[in-house]
Amino acid sequence: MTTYRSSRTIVVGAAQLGPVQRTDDRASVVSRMITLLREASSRGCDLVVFPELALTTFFPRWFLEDISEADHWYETSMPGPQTQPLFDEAKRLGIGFSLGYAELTPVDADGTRHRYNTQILVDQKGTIVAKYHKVHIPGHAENEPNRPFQHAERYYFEPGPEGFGVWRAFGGLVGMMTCNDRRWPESYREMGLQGVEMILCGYNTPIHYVPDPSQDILQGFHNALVMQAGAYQNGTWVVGVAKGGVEEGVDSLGQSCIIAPSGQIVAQALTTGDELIVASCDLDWCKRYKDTLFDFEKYRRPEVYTRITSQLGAIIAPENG
Ligand code: CDT
Repeated sequence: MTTYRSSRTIVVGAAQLGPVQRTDDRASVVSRMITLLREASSRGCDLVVFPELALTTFFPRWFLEDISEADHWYETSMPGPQTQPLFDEAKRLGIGFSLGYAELTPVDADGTRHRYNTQILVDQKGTIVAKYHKVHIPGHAENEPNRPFQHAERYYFEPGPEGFGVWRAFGGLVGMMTCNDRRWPESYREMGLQGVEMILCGYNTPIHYVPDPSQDILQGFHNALVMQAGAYQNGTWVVGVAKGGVEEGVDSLGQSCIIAPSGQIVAQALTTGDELIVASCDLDWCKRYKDTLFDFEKYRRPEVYTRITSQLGAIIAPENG
């Protein structure tokens, strides 16, 4: 197959990972990621996207009363000694990548160390060109011992204060979001209003949704629904990348996919394990939507959208009469 390329094309690989168990060390995960990078190189990729919290098991499924006991799941430098081989190999291959990981920052001016669910974008020379801190933190902050497993992201991570950025990279306008962010239309629109042409999103999505198990069977549908809608309504490519399969007894969604600005899925993972899917993404395709049906400048009405930024929860409409 000949890969179509214009100067406005990114050949992107969604590098889905299968489960990372608690006993899997960073070196073994990085080795799996390097295998995927090499496959991506042989398939002509410019950019490879790895999932959320790619380097470790999805540790918010456990509640540790002493949070410092979780410190070993966080990165204190990037690259660090264990991730340097990934950066070295990507640079050698001339491939950029995006990576999700737990970040524990150095002490800031207030004497605080911050814990973020972080995603970075690394260019083809191995330089970190953008960093994003997950905005929408799902789950709970307290131990809920009656659950079959925890989703204590709100205990382990604070929400990113910076919001959604868009960066000039890979010849286009690239943004990032992480997992639960993909369910919120505001995430896409914030980036759409900065002209985004490709959104990179890693995720860990347990099939079993404890607060409402009736949603379990719909996990795949909802995953595609939100990313296809976000792509179409903002005229952007979306690359959604899972850490799937049964991790520490918790079954997680695969179905990584690459979505065109039309909202159509152009590539989708077939397994829940380590798997690379590739698509050649013509960024000029975005203009067909951005310049027509979703011409924001022409058609948006921000003066009647004021509730979106002034109000948090719903204020129910009063009774008639
Ligand atoms: N990692 C992450 O954000 N996962 C959530 C699970 C549902 S909320 C408990 C998601 O939105 O996929």
